Formats: sequence, C-alpha cells, structure tokens
Amino acid sequence: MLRFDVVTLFPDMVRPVVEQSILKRAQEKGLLDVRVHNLRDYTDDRHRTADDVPYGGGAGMVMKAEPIFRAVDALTAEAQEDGEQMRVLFPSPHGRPFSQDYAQQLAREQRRMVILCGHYEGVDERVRTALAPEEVSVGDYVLTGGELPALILIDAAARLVPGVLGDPESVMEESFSDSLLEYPHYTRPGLVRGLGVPEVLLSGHHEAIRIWRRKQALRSTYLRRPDLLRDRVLTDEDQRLLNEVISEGVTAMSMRGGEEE
Ligand code: 4FV
Repeated sequence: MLRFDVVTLFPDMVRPVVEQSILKRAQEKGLLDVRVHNLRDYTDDRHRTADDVPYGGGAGMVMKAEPIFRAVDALTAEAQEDGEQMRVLFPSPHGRPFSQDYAQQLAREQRRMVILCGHYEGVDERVRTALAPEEVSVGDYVLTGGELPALILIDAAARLVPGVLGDPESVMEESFSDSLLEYPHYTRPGLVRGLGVPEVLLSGHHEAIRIWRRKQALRSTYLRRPDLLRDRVLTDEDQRLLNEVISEGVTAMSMRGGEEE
C-alpha cells in the first residue's frame, strides 16, 4: 500500500482531488492511503500563524519553520509507533526533475512519504538545513504552492501501483513507459465531423494493429520529442519502422515542395 502524508496550509486544495476517480478507488481498494494534514494544526499561537515577513525585507511572506518541524516530528513519532519508516519529499523549483522513472520509483516505495507543501515565497531555509528533505521539481516554472506538485507526484505514482488501473496492460504501453510518446487512440463513433478511423484499427488484425501503433508512437516521438530517441537503442523492428517514418516524412516534405510543417 502506497502511503502519502501531505502537509499543507490548504488541505482543501488536496483532499477533493484524491477523493475522485482512480485515486478514490485506489484508496477504497487499500492500494493507496493519502492523509492530508493542516499545517495550522501545528502552530502554537491563537492566530495559528504559519507564515511571516521575510528577514531582510522583500515582497511576500515566508512559511515559518517551527510548524513544519512540529508536523514532521508528529508524523515521525506516529510512523515509529507503527514501526514504519518515513521519506520526506519537498516539491520545489530547486529539486531533481520529476519523471516517469521517478514516478515508478515512488510507486515501489515501502516507506511512508511525507510531502511538505511550500506556499507564498517559500519556506524558511532552516527547513532545508534541519530536515534535508528530498527536493523534486515538476518543471522549470514557478507555482503559488507545492500542493499541485504534491498531487502530481501522488497521481503519477499511484497509477503505477498494480491493481490501481483496471488493466495493467495500459501502464505497459503508455507514453514514457519505454520513453516513447503514445500512439493515437480512437473510439466510437467511426465517423466524427467527417473524420474517420484508420482502417487497420477496424481490421481485427492484431499484429498489423500492434505494428501500426508502434510506428505511430515512433513517428510522434520523432516529430515532437526527438530528444527521447537520441540515446536510445532501437530494436531492428523499431529502426525499420523509424526509417519508414523518416522516408515517408521526407517524401511528404518533397511532395509539399520542401516547405516546413
Ligand atoms: C514548484 C515547482 C514550485 C515555489 C514557491 C511554491 C513554488 C512556492 N514545486 N516544482 N516548479 N513551487 O514552483 O515543484 O512556495
């Protein structure tokens, strides 16, 4: 069972999301357990103050260290009582880039994962000094808080836990599962706004469908994320399909008289 303890100033930004759809069912199946902790419960003044103005001046507010220390101390004590280990994650732009491999690693984690959600300008630097949390970034841009990144980590990891997604098959052949972009999907009806469905998908010819899908995945990756193909060893079949894609691409270009896409 995957266990996350989310420490946040805005529990209502987190709870509703993990109580929907696949994450909700995963918790009902006992495959996932997400506990959301309100940081204000770990403050000690009657105004439940969890942030303050920055030393040295400057805009915005900084999250106070003590409530975070108290929250982590309480969760540490609870884990020890239950004979469990803990891993403290801290979403921040300073962190190691999050990825599908990282998600697969979290999905196999046996320890309880505490996710500290920063907010405003950030947290008091002594949180890093004292707790040395594992920092993870969900992208090179700045958010208002760590709540959305926390949900990204939970969602990406939980869906890789066997039994969370209906059919484990769907995890095997998805984007980045083997760092290729996914093949295109179609469903009923067969005609939408005059747009049909590739014949091969209606053929029932499973091997032809498998090859078509592989070629489409290689094609999208080649056109949209060639970086994913760069240091990748291709199977003979993949190399053959990619050569077809490239030659077809080139012919399509020449057909269009060489103008860019
Ligand atoms: C972020 C990111 C992120 C920084 C200040 C929260 C914000 C605010 N976290 N990947 N990108 N965090 O922008 O993980 O407190």
